[in-house]
Amino acid sequence: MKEDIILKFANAELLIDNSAYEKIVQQENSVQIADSLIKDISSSNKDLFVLTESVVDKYLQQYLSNYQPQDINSNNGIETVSPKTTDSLTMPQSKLMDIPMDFHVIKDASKKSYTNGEIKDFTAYFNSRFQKIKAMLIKKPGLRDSGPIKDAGIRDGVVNVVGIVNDIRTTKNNHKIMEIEDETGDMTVLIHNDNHSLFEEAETIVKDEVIGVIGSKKGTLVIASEIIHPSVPRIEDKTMDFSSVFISDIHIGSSTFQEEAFNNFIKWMNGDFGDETHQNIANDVRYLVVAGDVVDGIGIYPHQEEELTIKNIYEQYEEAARLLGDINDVKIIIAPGNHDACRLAEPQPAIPESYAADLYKLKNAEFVSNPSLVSLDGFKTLIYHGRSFDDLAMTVNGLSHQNSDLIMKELIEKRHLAPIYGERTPLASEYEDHLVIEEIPDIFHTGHVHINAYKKHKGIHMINSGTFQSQTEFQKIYNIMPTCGEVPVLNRGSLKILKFT
Ligand code: D5M
Ligand code: FE
Ligand code: ZN
Repeated sequence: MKEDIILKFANAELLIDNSAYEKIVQQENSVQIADSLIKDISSSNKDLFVLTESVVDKYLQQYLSNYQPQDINSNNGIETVSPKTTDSLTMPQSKLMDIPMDFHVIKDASKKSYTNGEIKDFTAYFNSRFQKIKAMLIKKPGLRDSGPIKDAGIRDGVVNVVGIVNDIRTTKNNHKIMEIEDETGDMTVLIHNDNHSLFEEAETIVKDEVIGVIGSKKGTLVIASEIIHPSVPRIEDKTMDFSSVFISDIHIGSSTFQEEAFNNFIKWMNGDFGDETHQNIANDVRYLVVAGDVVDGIGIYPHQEEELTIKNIYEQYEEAARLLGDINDVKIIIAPGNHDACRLAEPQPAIPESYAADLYKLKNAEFVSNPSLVSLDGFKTLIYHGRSFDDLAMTVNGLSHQNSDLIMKELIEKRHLAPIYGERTPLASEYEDHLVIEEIPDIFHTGHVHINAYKKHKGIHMINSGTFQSQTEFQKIYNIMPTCGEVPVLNRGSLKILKFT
């Protein structure tokens, strides 16, 4: 039997590694499984590649879940195996070897988020933020001995505390003064400009973030010697055997929406646009993530109606459904942005069905909150539209809409998607702070700035997916030059940008 199976793969010109082979021979009807797997690969993937254990695992999951006892008698069991009707309706089969998609939502604030808008909610919100990030900080070597702020300095003047930043400013002598607070009290911290590296580090500290401070007490002041952010450890590289596409800021309904570029994009998704390289990439695509601003919305800014071709919010979503409805065989994950028909305060619940009925009819669409965390075949993907980028670009020297990769890095290091409270980003004072980055993602996908960016930070793919809207009057004033119709694709682990303009 061993030779039989190896011969089968060799005849089909497929390489199989040892662990994948062992997996197959462990099965009761291994010969039939091998036949079926070879048939699937041959019909869906032209390239010769090495068959690994994880591919076989995924195939077996599908095979076993679709296996229906009555089929055994009707036709030798194997050839007649057909996907359950409900599965094929709700779960489109990938172009990649017909492996069932492993999509699930890890974190979504749509239903959990509630507030009655009282002051005590505000206290609860900040307490939740503080406790969640403090729990991360006190695990760090430098902060294991941290104590309450009210006791700071009682141990030979050594200060080791965790606090939330109430205020940070530069003095006239160009030092930094920071007020921090915990549930027991507050303290004033001086960051001396003689300590160049620390002073430089402190340039990115913003109001309302949670940090650790190590220093010494001098009268009523604490002189900082170290500032500690919750940060993330470097994550291990994972093998990605599929592709995922990231878009945002489509702005359907706006006169500056680039419909032709978007149509080219949809054609490419279906394998009908571009050269062979483009088509080969399209063939691997299992997921399309949309990080907000699907439509341009209504009444988002003064005189917006003058720049709208579709002036009705329902019709804007109908058009979105018409355009996205042409995409075959790919799961589409849709989160809202500040132009969508959602409450503005973050976390924004998923786009409501009442506004986007036709989109909800798409069998391959999933709706999630902004932010949300989803799993794409095991790749944890953090989706956030990016409204807080406006606040960080305004506040921190060196950060701007042009380099949102630097902003994404800051958010990851601070473990919070919108650290600054009370500026342009409306944050709902929930009992729980849903914008803390609790789980470390493999992919961090954002939009909003309309300018593409990509960087890998400690193993995390940080992607900003640009826009399908050309420069608006508003953006002219701010000199924002959008990258329009340039789509980032994580293609088997490496980023490719495909242009559709
Ligand atoms: O955002 C489109 C672009 O405009 C994006 O680059 C962010 C920028 N923008 C939007 N609102 C503001 C504010 N309030 N200040 C500065 N920059 C901003 P969109 O969300 O598509 O309108
Ligand atoms: Fe936008
Ligand atoms: Zn936006």
